[in-house]
Amino acid sequence: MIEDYIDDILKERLDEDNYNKLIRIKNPYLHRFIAKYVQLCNPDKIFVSDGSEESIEYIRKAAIKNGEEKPLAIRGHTVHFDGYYDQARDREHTKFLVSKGVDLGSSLRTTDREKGLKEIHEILKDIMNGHELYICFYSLGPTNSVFSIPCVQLTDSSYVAHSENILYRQGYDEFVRRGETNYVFKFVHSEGELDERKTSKNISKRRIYIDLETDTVYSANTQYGGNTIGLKKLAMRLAINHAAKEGWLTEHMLVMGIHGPKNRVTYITGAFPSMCGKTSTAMLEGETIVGDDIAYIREINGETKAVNVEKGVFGIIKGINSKDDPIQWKVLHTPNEIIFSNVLVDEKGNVYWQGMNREIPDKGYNHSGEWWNGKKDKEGKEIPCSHPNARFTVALEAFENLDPNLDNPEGVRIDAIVYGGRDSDTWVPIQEAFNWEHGIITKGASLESERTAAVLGKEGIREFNPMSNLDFLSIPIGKYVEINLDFGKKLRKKPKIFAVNYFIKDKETGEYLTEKNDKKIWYKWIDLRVHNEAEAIETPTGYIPLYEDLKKLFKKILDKEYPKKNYEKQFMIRIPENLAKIERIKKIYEEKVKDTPKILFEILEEEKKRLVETKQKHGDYVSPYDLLVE
Ligand code: SPV
Ligand code: MN
Repeated sequence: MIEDYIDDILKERLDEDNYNKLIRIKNPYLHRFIAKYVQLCNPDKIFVSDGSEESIEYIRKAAIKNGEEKPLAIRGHTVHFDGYYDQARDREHTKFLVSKGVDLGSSLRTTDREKGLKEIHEILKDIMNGHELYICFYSLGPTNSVFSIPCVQLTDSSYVAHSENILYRQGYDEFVRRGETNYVFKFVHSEGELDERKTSKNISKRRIYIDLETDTVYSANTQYGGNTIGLKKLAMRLAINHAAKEGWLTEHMLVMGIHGPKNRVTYITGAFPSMCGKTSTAMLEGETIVGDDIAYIREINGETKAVNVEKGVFGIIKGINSKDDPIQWKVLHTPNEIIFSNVLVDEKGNVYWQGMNREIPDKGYNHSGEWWNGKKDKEGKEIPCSHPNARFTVALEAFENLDPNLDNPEGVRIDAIVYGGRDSDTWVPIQEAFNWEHGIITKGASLESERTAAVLGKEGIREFNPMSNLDFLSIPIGKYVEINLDFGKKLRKKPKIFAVNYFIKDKETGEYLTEKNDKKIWYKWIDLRVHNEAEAIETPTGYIPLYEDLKKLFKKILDKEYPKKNYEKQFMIRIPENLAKIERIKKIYEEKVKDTPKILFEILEEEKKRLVETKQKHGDYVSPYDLLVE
């Protein structure tokens, strides 16, 4: 039963067709929520999506009609621009609303709940005047599954709604089936007033406020996907909070199948901070992709099961070229539904980006408006042809390497977990942790990465980023580490944990020691290790591959020679750097993190001891061969 006054509001605001779509979902909690924000935001018009092809087409067309997207030369391709200063996640204005007495630890940005709600509700008041509101329903994770979470998105951006239709599974039927429930993630977004380029004008009032108490996220005066696409990183914060309470994990992880000998497929997950090779790993030729960004992980009958929360890719386009990324390259040049954002477009509607290994025209249109080679911004900084965080949005079904288990409601069984960051001087390209606790602590919880353009701010600074999830944590870090440790205790067979580093540089020359495609080999080695088909060398920080095994894999997979001297340089154990890292990490957990599990310090201490002993025997920089003969 809808309460009368709610029904009156909905009847008055929605036309008959849209009203009928909405009330087919028999959920008074949902109706109340929608009525509240319809009244507050006050849009001129409202569209309810029931997930049908017709609804999806309506939103696709609206994006063109409103000018938030423009058609490109290839059929189905469109381009969207975000404001020049709205090109990445806004950490500073993304905050948790916390009630008095709640403490999320000092590394999470918070604001008083009452004050924050008041502020955001004032910002949202009448914000949709002159706009159409789109009400869309989705499911995070496959539908009809223990993993799935129903979501409702309210947005006045047709670009955001269009992106979500590409990236997420439709959930209208799931809402109808579930009926009355308040386990619903809710997102209210408004791009606010737009300028003549259709980008958000009032950036100084950009706010992303997360209310864990009601599972609601508010986002205003921004368009960049990471700030606005509710189901992506905003939902992730809500899900991490639920997962912590309900005994499962929400991770910033790819999910993929590694294809090993005898046609076997070994599923792994991998955590990498933004712009550190997560998507390109998930897209490795010869392997199959389940997901490239967010995974829900549950223990089911003693096994580790994972699903991709999404069904599409919001991928970084910079650096994608035909040689290194043949699969993505092909998709980006085939007629298909794709939204390009913040790339360079010429007058014929062709798209260009940094690092595509093609000639870039010296003028066109990009995130700065009219663009020409050498153009500078207000701060005098030269504007590249495309933004380093320029992206493409496309459904996974466009990819030939799509794994058949994408929509499997039971998920896939995970046998290995990988952690990797942008690290120019410490970690070897691939190593395996000694066990679950060692892996969670010295690889996951110790992850650091040099900052990239995916967040606003200065690039290149080394940042602590546990499990690559720091930006999205909605619970204190110490608790999060503990939950990861505890998860392993429930498992009959624990996945092996690995650390990779695609960014290690030569100590002397400063050049990268590995090539982009070498990572293929590291994953084939992971498959062999999972199946006990490769030996390893024990180092102070973990197990590393034998030269002979890698040499064979390089030959077989890449048809490439693999000189011993490459191996020695890549896998040299850098003791001073590893020791310095332990000190940095220890300090963070001692000083910045409350309730760090004690075992974290014990395991770091043991690692330090092993490093010091090895240093005494072999010096600061240790060849893997020195360790082999022991
Ligand atoms: C990331 O930055 O990790 C992304 C894109 O996947 S965003 O939606 O901005 O988070
Ligand atoms: Mn991401």
